[in-house]
Amino acid sequence: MEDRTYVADAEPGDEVTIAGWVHETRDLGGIAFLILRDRSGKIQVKFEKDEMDDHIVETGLGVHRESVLSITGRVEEEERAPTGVEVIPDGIEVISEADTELPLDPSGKVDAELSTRLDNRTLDLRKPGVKAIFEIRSEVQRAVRETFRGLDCTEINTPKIVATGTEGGTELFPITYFGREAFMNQSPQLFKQLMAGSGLERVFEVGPIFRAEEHNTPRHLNEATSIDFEATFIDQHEAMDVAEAIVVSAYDAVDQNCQTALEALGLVDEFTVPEGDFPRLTYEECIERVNATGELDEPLVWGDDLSTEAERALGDDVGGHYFVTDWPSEIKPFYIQDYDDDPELSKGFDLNHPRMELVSGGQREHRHEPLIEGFEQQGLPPADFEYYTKMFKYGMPPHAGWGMGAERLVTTMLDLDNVREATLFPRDRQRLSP
Ligand code: AMO
Repeated sequence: MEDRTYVADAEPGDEVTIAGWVHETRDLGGIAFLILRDRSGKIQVKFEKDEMDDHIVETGLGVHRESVLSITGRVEEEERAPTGVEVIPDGIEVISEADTELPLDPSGKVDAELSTRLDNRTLDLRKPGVKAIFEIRSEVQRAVRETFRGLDCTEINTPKIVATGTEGGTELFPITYFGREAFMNQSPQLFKQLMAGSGLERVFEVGPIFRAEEHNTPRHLNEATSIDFEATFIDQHEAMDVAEAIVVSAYDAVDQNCQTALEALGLVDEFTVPEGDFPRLTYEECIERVNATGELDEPLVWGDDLSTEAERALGDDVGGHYFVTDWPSEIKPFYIQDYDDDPELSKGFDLNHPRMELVSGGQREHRHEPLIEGFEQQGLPPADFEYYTKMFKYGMPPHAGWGMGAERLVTTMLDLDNVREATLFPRDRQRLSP
């Protein structure tokens, strides 16, 4: 529609054509109102029954909620209207009629279960507070890309159909690839390392990762979006600087550019941009702090992974984003480098929000021999990864990087209950469609 005006742009005195969904109608007798909604907001349309063409009045008041209309008319100032203006229609067209029965109430007056909302995502996204989440997610991804570019990184796209897994054998989705076994990729890990070792040196990717994990929790998806970073001639400390810069820049961009969306979520007063300088606590310090809180039934011992309860206790204790560094080697993957002077200790790190883990990363093992040993220690046959390991024989600089879950970043930023709320069409144990 060439001459369409968004309702938020309708100014008194304008002759406009507006188009969108019927949010509600109110018939007061001699006068009636229709609220029309589009991506910019809502506007009141006034029907004065005695003064208007019957066809216009009947059409406007006869359609069901959520039908799509196009209305032409004059915009007038009206201080009693919700936005201070209203449209006096002189033409109306029903473009698409909606059923009387809707599977959920897009006005949000009646709450729906998350599963009903996800089954009817199109209608669910008509609620301003839901649409706002995805406007913010889009801004986060824009800001992340811009910040990476500012850090001299090249955006890459790596295959999602692969021959081998990297993040542990039990979490793979097998597929059939022309009669051969293949898998959906769990992480761009090996490819981004290979690209760091190419002439590109500093790379990032925003793309899907697939995890066949059994967990059905508010933090786990079976298809997630990973923001990945990898760069040469940096160590784990510089990689952490970049992770911190990315998180802060995402919050900053939302603060600068998403005030309307934050308002729709009721977060304008609460939203704060983290200041950075996230504490960098060693794994050992974390274990001690968690145990000192007395929150766990069983104290953690060195070598344990941080359980959900442990992360929560630590998050409450620290009170903001924090890194966990210097993990035990045995609970980090083969591609993470160990300290030469203490091989029990690795150069891997996590970045956590007080509510959940956001990032894993580390300095990588770039030396061929120790890399092969790492495969063997993890029970992975090095021969299956030859396409990767052989490149470590042809000049592989030291490098480091990390992966960050986009859904978790948005979920924690907006204090949502469940990562599924920050995912348009989540994939989990129960859900394969829509
Ligand atoms: P990891 O497996 O820790 O590390 O994943 C990195 C980050 O991705 C997000 N994430 C998930 N989000 C939702 N549902 C899931 N099932 C899920 N799995 C992972 C989390 C997590 O912190 N190759 C390494 C990264 C690296 O070292 O560069 C990796 O994939 O936010």
